Amino acid sequence: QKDPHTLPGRSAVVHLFEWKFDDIAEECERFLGPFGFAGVQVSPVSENVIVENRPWYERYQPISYKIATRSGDEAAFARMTQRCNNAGVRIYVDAVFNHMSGDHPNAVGTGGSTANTYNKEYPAVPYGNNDFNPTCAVNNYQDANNVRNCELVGLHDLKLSSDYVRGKIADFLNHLIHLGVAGFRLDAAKHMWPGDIQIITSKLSDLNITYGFRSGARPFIYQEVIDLGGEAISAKEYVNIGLVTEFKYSSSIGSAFRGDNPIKYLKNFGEGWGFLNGGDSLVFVDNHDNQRGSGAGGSSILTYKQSKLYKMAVGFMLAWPYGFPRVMSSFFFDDKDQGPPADGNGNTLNVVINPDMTCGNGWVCEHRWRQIYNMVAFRNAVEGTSVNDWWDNGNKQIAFCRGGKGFVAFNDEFGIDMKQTLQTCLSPGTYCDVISGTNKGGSCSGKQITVGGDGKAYIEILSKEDDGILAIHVNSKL
Ligand code: ARE
Ligand code: CA
Repeated sequence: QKDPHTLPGRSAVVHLFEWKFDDIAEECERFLGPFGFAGVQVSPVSENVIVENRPWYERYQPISYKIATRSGDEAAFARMTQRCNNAGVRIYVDAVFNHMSGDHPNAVGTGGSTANTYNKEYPAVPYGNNDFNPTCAVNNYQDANNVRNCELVGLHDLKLSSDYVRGKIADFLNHLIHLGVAGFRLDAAKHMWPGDIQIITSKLSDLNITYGFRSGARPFIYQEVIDLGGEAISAKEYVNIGLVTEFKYSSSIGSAFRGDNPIKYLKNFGEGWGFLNGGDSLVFVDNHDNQRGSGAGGSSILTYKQSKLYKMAVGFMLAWPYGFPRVMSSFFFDDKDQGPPADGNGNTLNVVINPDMTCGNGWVCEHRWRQIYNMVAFRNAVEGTSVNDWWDNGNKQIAFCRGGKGFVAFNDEFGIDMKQTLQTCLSPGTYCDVISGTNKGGSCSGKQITVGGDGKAYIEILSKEDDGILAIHVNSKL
């Protein structure tokens, strides 16, 4: 089901990776709602095995379907969905049900449950050995049976052909629906048969109308299927069920802004590049895997660590009418396994907000970077329009318009200034560039752009500037 049930005028979601539920609730009220974000992807909520040194990835090893993780318990989860929905922000849960945990001696979960992982016994569900596929390792991406019926990195693979297992998963997801979520990311969907996913999703309830969903609304589904081509399984097999993560988008946008492939070629970014149909795609510049070198995309991926190029890539994603965009919001890391900011007992630290609106305590909060949240507002302002007045210099400077509602330019050329008079498609007047500043109560802290009677404006992005973008739109008119 492809409708994300976002509120009108909201068009982008943010993954608040590893955030605690109470912090997410605060963020919905104090920032995401007011700044026009449509929803939040929440890290897996089901109780997970506690792994030594508390890496972030322990959350992908369920031990039960109790809501009990380092992000909080069921009461905190329920407070969050209530407060976020009230703020106009939807909640999507990262749902892990291809597998349970890998093997761990004396496995104990974040909610106190125990398991005998070697015997595949998870009494807190309960699942027993018979509820899993026979042990074998995923080691051949040319063989769909191997990918779907064997263990991904040693994670015990659930027998999704079983009615009992399907029922347990559906009960878990239905409980989350009852508590107010709008939908799910399906983790490791490539490792599940589309037919099994279809049966499980058909068992799901309609969304809970007490949270403002229309009656009969079906849960939004987006599936994690990594398809860069050349494997037995293709992303297309999943588009009947819901959206699919388009990893080609993530790796291609990274290569483009890194300069490996001049951005003039972004002119037909989307289907023209062999991606899924825009209406079937969940798009992103980086995700929690490929920002730390796993998953897919390798060294093409841009992250907060290459901040200037990253802001340009995220800005392009938000300005460009293809796919349903997800903004990443990270914690700082040096080691790829390192977990979220935590105290000495492994408890996740609160997100603190600095006077300049950025975050502290180890949280990056890319979604609070002015260039990013102002481009979310840009996307909301131009919703429903298509691209016109494309311009490029034949290399790494581009500009385009969105149906009389917004204009954006990018200078991705190293050491070369952009100084051009360009067709903007906006009505005559003075506009505030929402990248170099913000338009607050009619006063602009950034560049001011004058659009003449002919719709043209002088656009300047110097190579030495902090940002390689310039963006103006109907709501930034002074
Ligand atoms: C951890 C340890 C392992 C250990 C295991 C069990 O790292 O060494 O064996 O625990 O104890 C995350 C981490 C894993 C972690 C796992 C469980 O990334 O390192 O294992 O949690 O804690 C494939 C899958 C794709 C998957 C990526 C990472 O197809 O679904 O690998 N992504 C999702 C999540 C991950 C999560 C899981 C799935 C598991 O987003 O965060 O793993 O729930 C090609 C193929 C891809 C393949 C890719 C990498 O590109 O096309 O399909 O992706 O290679 O192998
Ligand atoms: Ca499987």
